[in-house]
Order: sequence, then structure tokens, then C-alpha cells
Amino acid sequence: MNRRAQHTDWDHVWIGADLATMRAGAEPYGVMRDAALAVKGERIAWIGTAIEARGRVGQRSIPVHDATGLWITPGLIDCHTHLVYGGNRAAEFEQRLLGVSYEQIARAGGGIQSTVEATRTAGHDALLAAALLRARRLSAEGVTTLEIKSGYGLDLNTEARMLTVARELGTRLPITVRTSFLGLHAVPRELAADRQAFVDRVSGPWLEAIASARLADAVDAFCDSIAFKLQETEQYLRAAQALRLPIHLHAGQFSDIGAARLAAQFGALSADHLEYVDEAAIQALAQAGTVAVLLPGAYYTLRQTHPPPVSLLRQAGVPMAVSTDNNPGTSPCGSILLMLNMACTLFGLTAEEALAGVTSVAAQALGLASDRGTLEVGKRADLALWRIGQPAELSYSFGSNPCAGIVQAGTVHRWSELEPQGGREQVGPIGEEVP
Ligand code: DI6
Ligand code: FE
Repeated sequence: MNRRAQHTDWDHVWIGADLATMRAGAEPYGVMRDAALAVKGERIAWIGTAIEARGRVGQRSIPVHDATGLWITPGLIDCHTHLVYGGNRAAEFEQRLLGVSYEQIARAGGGIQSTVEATRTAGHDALLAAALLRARRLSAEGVTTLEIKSGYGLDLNTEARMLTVARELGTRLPITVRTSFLGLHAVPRELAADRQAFVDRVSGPWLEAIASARLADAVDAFCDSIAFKLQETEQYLRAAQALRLPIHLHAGQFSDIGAARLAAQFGALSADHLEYVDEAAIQALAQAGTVAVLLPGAYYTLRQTHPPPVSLLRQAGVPMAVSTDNNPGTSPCGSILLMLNMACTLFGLTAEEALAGVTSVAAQALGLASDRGTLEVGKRADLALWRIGQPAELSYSFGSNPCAGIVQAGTVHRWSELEPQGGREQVGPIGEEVP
């Protein structure tokens, strides 16, 4: 019998850290100071005071990590990304700097269509290599769960390839990947003359094929003035509902055509963007328990001026998540921490709401709230370790990364391993084992 198992129920314990548990309760951020957290297998096994932990550990041979001076939060959750794609759109960025709008570019056949071309021609390996780099950067900032959408294939083969690559990322990195089939993102060129044929195909045979290959954990659609109409979206969501697939919806990014209300009607897990949404729809989202996913990176990139109605969402009790929306067109953003800052500075979230937006609420947006998103005994041992003096620093500073390491499903990963080049110097000890 394993000596460790003989002596204790713990595989690892971090002692002396301050915890931002993100549990709802009296303390902001669910803070516990001078605390300890123990892990057994993939789960959090115990949380208590540092003093109590030292007593329990005694002479036993448990890997004890001195976490003095560190903060521990739940592993971060980036709940809305389009991280798998070919090429990039730097040339369109240059056009937009000259005054051409995103909508003009899209209507002229650029935008999403140009990424579709690049994604269709990229093979599996090229897509995977590019996506690995992007995902590693997020991982180095404490991300342990990542949602990835398809939607740049617009044919069944390429959509399936995108989702396959997304799933594969989860086996290459210490990250849980949740996939969404973004069936309705844009109409492909070859069906431009017959939108309905495309919607029928996506909602019928394609959705069935994706579902039966278990490539998607959920579905998504882009329901907006420059994308798909309410009725088209409804047809797709009905088909998804019949297959019992959970629903996310791009709603109100450019205009309010009633997409948020549709999300609520379908009991969607999340309605995303929500710059343009009326009060009645906000009430409907609250009633439905649908999470509002705020995406300040896209708002910033498009230089939009109409932020989501955060105080109305807050008053109505709609939970707010925050995400990168990592995509080549409107949010070529590799930093979840920058999104925390922008959610506060551009949208008016509190620093605590922003952190909840990438932990407890982001878990809810993915239907994973009972499993992760807070530090609680029994939850998955996905942790992020930080060299900060208080949790608000995660939202306050930008352009720097205080992540010291992560623990994913109970396994410890140091920051240096997660750097894209694999070798940046490690800055100081991160809860090194104490003999
Ligand atoms: N909304 C967005 O911001 C992205 N997709 C969507 O539905 C943009 C995608 C792109 O421009 O490539
Ligand atoms: Fe998006």
C-alpha cells in the first residue's frame, strides 16, 4: 500500500495562503485569511485554517506546500471563445483604423468569411498548433476551463474538425475544454443565395451528426441584425433542444432584435454580449436563470459606445460572467486578466463581480456550477495561485501576470511550464514542497 495513502486522505496541502473562495456569503470574495486547502485526487478535500492544517499534517508524509504570501482562487474559467481558427485578420484591423467599419467589411464579404476561408484550408495540425499557443497563454493566466465554439467552418467537415481540435486541446493542456457548435455564425458563400437551405442543413443533418459524434457540449448562434434572424435562430434552437443540447446565444451585440428574450424562452445557459437589450428581456433572463456573458474585448476592439446595461442586469439579479471572446475579428485577445480590468473600467463591474465573472458565474454559464468555480470541499481541485496582496489586484492591474501556477484536477503545474516557449524563468518559489 502506498505510504501516503496509509497516513492521510490528502495528496497535497497548501498552508498559509489567503483564499478568495468566491462562495456567496458575508465576506467579499469569500475571503479566508491565513488558511489552508488540501486536495485528494481530483477534488478539494479540506479547507480550514493554517494552524489547524499544521496540526493535522504532523509528521505525515504529505506534500506540504508553503503558500505564505500567495492568494488562491478557483481556477479561472473563460466561458466564451472562438479560439480555434485559421489565419488572422490584422489586415482588416488596418482597414478599420482607416475608418472602414466592421459591418462594412462583413457586408463586403470579409470578416467572418475570410476566417472561414483560412480555417477551411488549414489542416487539423495547423489549427491545433495555433490554438495550442493561444490556449497556453490563457493557461498561464490561471485558466483551467475553456469554452470553445466552432463557426468558422460553415461546412460539416470543417465544423467537425474545429470541434475535434478543441477537444484535443483538452488532452494536451491542463484545461477542461467545453465545446459549442456555433452552427449559425454566418451564411457560407456557396449558399449565399439560399439562406434557408443553410439553416435547414445546420438544424437538421449537421446538428445530428455533431451530436451523435458527441463533438459538442452545447450549441450557439449569432442572432443579430448582421447575422441570423429570430425565426432562423429559433428553428436551430428547437432542433438543439430536441437533442437536449444546452444553449448559448450571441444576443444584442450590434442591435436588439429580440435575441435575449429568445435565449430566455429557451432557458439558455447564457446570453452573450447584451450591449443592446431592453428591460423586459432582462427580466426574462433573470426569470430563466440565464447568465449574461459580458465581452469587453469585442466592445473595445469595435470602439463601441453603448455598454451593456450593467446596473439593470445587477438590479434584476442576472448573474454576469466575463470572457475574452477570443476570436480573430472582434477580440484577438489572449488575456482573461485584461478582460477583468476592462469589465470594471469600461462596463462598471466591481472588482469582485469581475472575478466572480471568471469563476463562480462563468461556471454557471457553462452549466458546471455544482462542479467548479468556487473553493469548496468536494469541488474539483482547479486552483489558480497568485502573487498579489489582495484580490482586487487581479482587476486593477493590466498588462502583467501575477499567476504563480495552477492546480488542475489536483495536479500541480508551475507557471514556467505553461509559457508558450516553455522556458521563461520562474520568479521565486510557488509553494515549493517543504521537506
Ligand atoms: N460575434 C463576434 O464578435 C464574433 N462572432 C460573433 O458572433 C466575431 C467573429 C469574427 O469577426 O470573426
Ligand atoms: Fe463570440
